[in-house]
Amino acid sequence: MTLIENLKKFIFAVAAVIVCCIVGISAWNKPATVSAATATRYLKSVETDAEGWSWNGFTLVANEQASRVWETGTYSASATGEYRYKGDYLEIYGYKGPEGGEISVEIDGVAIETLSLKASADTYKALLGSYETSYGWHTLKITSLTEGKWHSIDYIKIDIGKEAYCANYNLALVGNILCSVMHPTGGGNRDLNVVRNEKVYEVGVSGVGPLQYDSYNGSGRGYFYMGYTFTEELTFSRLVFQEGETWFDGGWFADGDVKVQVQTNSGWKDVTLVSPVNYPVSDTRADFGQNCEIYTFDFEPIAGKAIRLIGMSGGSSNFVSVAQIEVYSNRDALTLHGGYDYKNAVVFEPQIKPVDEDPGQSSSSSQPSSETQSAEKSSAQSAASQTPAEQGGCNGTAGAAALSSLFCLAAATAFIKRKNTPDKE
Ligand SMILES: [Ca+2]
Ligand SMILES: [Ca+2]
Repeated sequence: MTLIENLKKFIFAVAAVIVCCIVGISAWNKPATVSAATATRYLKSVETDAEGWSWNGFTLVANEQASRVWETGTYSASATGEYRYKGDYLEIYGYKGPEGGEISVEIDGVAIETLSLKASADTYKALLGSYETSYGWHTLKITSLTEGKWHSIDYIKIDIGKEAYCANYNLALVGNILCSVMHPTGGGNRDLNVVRNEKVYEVGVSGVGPLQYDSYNGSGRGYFYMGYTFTEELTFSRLVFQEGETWFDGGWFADGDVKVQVQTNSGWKDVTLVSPVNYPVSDTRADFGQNCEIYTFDFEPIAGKAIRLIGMSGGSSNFVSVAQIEVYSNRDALTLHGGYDYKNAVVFEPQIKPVDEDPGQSSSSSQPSSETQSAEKSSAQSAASQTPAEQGGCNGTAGAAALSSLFCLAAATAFIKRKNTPDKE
């Protein structure tokens, strides 16, 4: 009896160990979930006054506190806004406050959730909701639900993917700021993000110093650098530097000592310029001409996880003023200083190939459906017109119309509701 009982116990223990091992192994084999916090997002902002939106019952309203000083709102119920995009992740930003009503969010005709815009205090540029989808074409639809309450959308952000982003947009907006003087003490702006706020200053303008960054901190002569770091390796081929205001005691790099460096696996490397930059070789204000001049550093493509502008700080107070630093993978991408405007339709396809890509491989890597092809074709035609405003026609009404509702349904997948902005009340 005891022997049998012991045998039973032994068999049970062995079985338990086997079960534990199987559970353990299967848990171990389970692929790690890539959390949104660690995945690199290539988020492109799309303001509500940008091309491609279809608003019905919403009105564009000027608001100094809104992104790009415009928001799109309504006090009526049943007003709608639609936007067609290609990507795998979306964030919606807008107003929350005492006047806030409710909005419904649909993607590809599927109701995702109802969002309350009510909060105890007025909050602008609030993250209202974020949504993950499969990568592909999707249609976002926002509907106001509360008569007599305020519903206002300011902008959305879309993860358009690394390839499309790098082919067309300023990498400054997907990096983190790198700077030798993180806490300047002069008259410049203390928010380092002013160097990537996509603001282009008129050459020769003055009185804008407080809006720009300057590296003054009273520390004396030394190297100053500013640029961006990235979470993964990217290829760079252009850096556009708009200087800030210059002053009697500084605001420039001294004696022409300024260059672009990229942080490669073997450390910081000087880029190889493909055209001269013509930065003044002087340490005297009079030689620096007008304020806010633009210097474009074009160089042979180089890969790395960071890029910076570096040189000797100038003037008797040893500082450098910076209005804006743009960085591009692709030298053919339209720069802010070259005419890119936030209202331009988003280019969802890598119309302009990133420099590190094999064009042959890339064009055959993903064979889209016939309907996607037609949309891509219309987009390519738009891009070929050379009019920035017409680029990315995929997103416009014509592009959307070219896609049948059948395709919309085919593209619809399980939508994962992510998170709402916690109320700051
Ligand atoms: Ca806006
Ligand atoms: Ca100048």
